[in-house]
Amino acid sequence: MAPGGHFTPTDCKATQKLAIIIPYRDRQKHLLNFLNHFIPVLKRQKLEFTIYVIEQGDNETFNRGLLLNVGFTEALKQDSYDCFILHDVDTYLLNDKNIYRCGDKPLHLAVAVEKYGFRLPYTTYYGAITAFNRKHYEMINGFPNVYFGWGGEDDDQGIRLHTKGLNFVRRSPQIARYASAKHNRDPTNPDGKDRFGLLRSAAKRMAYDGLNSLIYNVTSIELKKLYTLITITVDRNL
Ligand code: UD2
Repeated sequence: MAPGGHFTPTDCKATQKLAIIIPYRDRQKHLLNFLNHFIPVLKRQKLEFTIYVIEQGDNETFNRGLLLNVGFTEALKQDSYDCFILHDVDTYLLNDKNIYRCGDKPLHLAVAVEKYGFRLPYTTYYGAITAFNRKHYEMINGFPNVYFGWGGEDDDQGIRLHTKGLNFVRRSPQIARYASAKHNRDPTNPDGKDRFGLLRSAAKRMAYDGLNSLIYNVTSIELKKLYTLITITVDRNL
């Protein structure tokens, strides 16, 4: 691995350049387990990739959607990626045949997840891991930035896709299979109070809440051995 968590296979030319983006705060054990497990799989899949860990470094309530938008934006400042994999830190893939690459539609990868008994918790479920090319992510204005706290941001993005007629695809549950790391709810990520109200305006809000309204402050960018750590702060009152 090159510093910053970049890998290029030496015995073939990868067909896509991947940015793996992980929203993060205070989950060091999960992150180390994730990287130990995940990097060898990506190498076996002969992929060219860079891992970005986007850390919310303030005392504000956690905001997963906003962090993923930051990852997308910051990764593009470094390279022209073909495919963006938006990946929770506590969900570990179990089948090497689950190739991490983008197709011609957005992809929901977390189909059979251990914590849901290896089946979808509900039919429109769209959490944990998704894959996008640049054009599609920009078409839906990325994730909403207004979901502080747990829940809703993933369903909101599902509605965006549906509204744009860009319905996502899934692989079979035998292939897209994931183990879950057990954890308690994080103290700075309580249930998002406004999430049900926000979901009602998801289709309308897509035009002005997302990549085009993203405001954050980069505190540091560190090239770690296995990943690029981008630490940011957000001001909820802006
Ligand atoms: C579910 C979804 C997740 C997201 C969330 C609602 C699954 C498997 N995952 O996750 O994608 O839609 O519901 O917001 O269905 N994180 C930190 N530090 C924190 C809090 C969160 O690093 O303090 C990151 C981390 O990458 C974690 C992710 O955010 O994996 C999702 O948060 P969660 O694990 O607390 O929520 P969970 O498992 O219910």
